[in-house]
Amino acid sequence: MTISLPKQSKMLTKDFTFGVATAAFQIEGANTTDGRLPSIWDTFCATPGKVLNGDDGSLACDHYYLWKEDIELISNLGVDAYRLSIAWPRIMDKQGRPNEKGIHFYRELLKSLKIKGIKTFVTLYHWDLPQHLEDNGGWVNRDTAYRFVDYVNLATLELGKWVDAWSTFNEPFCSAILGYEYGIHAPGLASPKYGRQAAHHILLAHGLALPVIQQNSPQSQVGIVLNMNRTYAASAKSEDQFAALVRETLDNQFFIEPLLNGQYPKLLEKLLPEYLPTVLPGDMEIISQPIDFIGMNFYTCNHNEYDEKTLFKDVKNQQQVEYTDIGWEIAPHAFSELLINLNKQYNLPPMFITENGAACADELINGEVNDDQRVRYLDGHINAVNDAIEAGVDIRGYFAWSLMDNFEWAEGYSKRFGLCYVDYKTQKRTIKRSGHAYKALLESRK
Ligand code: IFM
Repeated sequence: MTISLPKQSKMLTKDFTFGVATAAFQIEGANTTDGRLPSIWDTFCATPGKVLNGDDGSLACDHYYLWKEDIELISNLGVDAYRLSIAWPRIMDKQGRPNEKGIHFYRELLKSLKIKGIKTFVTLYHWDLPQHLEDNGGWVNRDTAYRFVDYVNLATLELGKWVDAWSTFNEPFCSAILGYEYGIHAPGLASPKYGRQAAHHILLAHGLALPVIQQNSPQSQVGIVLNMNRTYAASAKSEDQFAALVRETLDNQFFIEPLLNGQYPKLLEKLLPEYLPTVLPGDMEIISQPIDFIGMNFYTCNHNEYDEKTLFKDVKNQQQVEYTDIGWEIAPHAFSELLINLNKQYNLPPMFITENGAACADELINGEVNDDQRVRYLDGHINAVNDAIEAGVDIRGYFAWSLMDNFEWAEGYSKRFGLCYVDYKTQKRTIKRSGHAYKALLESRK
């Protein structure tokens, strides 16, 4: 079982970047070491009933100590680039002063990646807000956007030299909506008013940080990472078509429209005005400044039908389809369709696929993990990216989620997304069949 692309694919040329991705809280552990402050995810994990099996990030993949071994693993996979995130609570204290030990960790990591010839894609915020800022209202408080700029100033001054591409935020939808509107992620608040205001402040923070990054790290590219799902109407009925439109507007357009067109979706003004945040004069200009790229994270699609109360409701696909271990439908066609639709709707900057992958019920048997479902998943989705490129979408890179199994947020360690298996008792990493297949694809390039 292999991952393969048509011989003439642009993805097989040296201009296309292949990588693997992780995030700080999901792999580092050492959450009280060397002056790291508590984050909202430490608090959430410590709140009974929030994370499956009461799992937390205290050890995770022990990457804070095993990072040298992990760089060897990354290098072994033959990738061009590694996408990681910096933990805000690790590098800055409550007063906004640098924490040298935390900065040292990332400096050494990034330097070693550069020495290995691996490009570095660094996310500044992958969900781990310092808890002391949440105590002041977190992302619902506009002031957090300005505190983010202080943090970005520090991170980019100290580390900019070794970074090829900065992303301000990973998946504002998840931080704002899962965290403040649905309440299923940290900090666990649940109201559209909070969720949409948090989203606005995150987008504002992105815009405020851009000139700072450009000034401190002029040789790096700068962008933002959005997650998007394709939503299909459950039937041809006009009310179901409407439901799917509302869902895509709230999940996708709500984030990309302000970034690229400087406005929130017009549809919401009449339909759901309570979903529109308070915006101060000048905010939209700050948010919609030009960026070098958009990162896109894609995993699955939704099927929605009309619901009188909530306007849309998730239903199962009526067709026989395959699901991953986390219950997400495998739908590579939805991926190319989404990218092609966006390219028609917007004047897109260059795109990177910054995450894509599958959670599978992996087992380590006789030292091997035969994750055929993940190999098929990657093959289908990498070819979907190729289809989108052939249809004219400017996509410059693809990152598999994830380098290794790790802390999957509210699902704890129960879901495995890695190309490498992690035995959490021994911390031994084993490259899975999918990791070998990914490596073989990369080696097949000219
Ligand atoms: O593990 C997450 C990651 O942190 C953000 N994007 C989705 C992944 C899988 O759920």
